[in-house]
Amino acid sequence: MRILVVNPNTTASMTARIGAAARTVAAPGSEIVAVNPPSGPASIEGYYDEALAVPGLLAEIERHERDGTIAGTVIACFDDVGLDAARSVATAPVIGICEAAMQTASLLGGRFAVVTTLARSVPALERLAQRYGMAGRCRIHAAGVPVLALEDPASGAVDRVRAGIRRAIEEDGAESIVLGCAGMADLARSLTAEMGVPVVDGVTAAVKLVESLAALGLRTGKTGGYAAPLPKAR
Ligand code: 5HY
Repeated sequence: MRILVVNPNTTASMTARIGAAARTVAAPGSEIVAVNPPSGPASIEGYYDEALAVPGLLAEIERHERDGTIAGTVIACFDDVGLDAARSVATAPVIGICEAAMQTASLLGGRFAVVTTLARSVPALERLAQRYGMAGRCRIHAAGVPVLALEDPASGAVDRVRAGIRRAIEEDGAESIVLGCAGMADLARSLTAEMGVPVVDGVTAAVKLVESLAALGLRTGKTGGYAAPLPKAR
């Protein structure tokens, strides 16, 4: 099956790392198609970037779904940018990595913590936690890392993520950790071994959820809010 993984920001090096992380868990026979839009914000850090990223994301989904071979789409941005609109326009299931990671963490223990990038992303993620019914079980921490610092091994970003995880375990008693940025996707396994608690990445969790839905023969319900957009001038 072909799984579309869309990084809604325009940083190609990040898309390549997201695609590589997705391929580490994809089942034999699953093909990961990792893309980003040609224009839009280079990283998504707050509500303004989120809004600007949505048209490019939707265009990529429509373009890749046209030939009918995509079994499901992963939105590889932890803000679950454009998730509802994507579910409307797509015919195959669409999974956001925040929802995938929070649902996965909820299966691993009681309290979990999200460690994201900058403080400006925290309010949006608190809203998502509420939306997904997870607000009572998790707290969102910022590691103080700009998204694109994760692309630079010399930036010290990974050490700041480590420090954020330690703080979350000590302060919150978090029993598992969710990595709050798609640019952290390749860190989950090594940090799980290092930190002594499960560390969940949403990209890989979402790939496995798409595969599960496909295996179960389930798709997005289209009789309500996710009905296909009506034809009209736009
Ligand atoms: C992400 N931004 O996963 C989010 C994380 C954030 O460009 N990819 C981005 O900081 O909200």
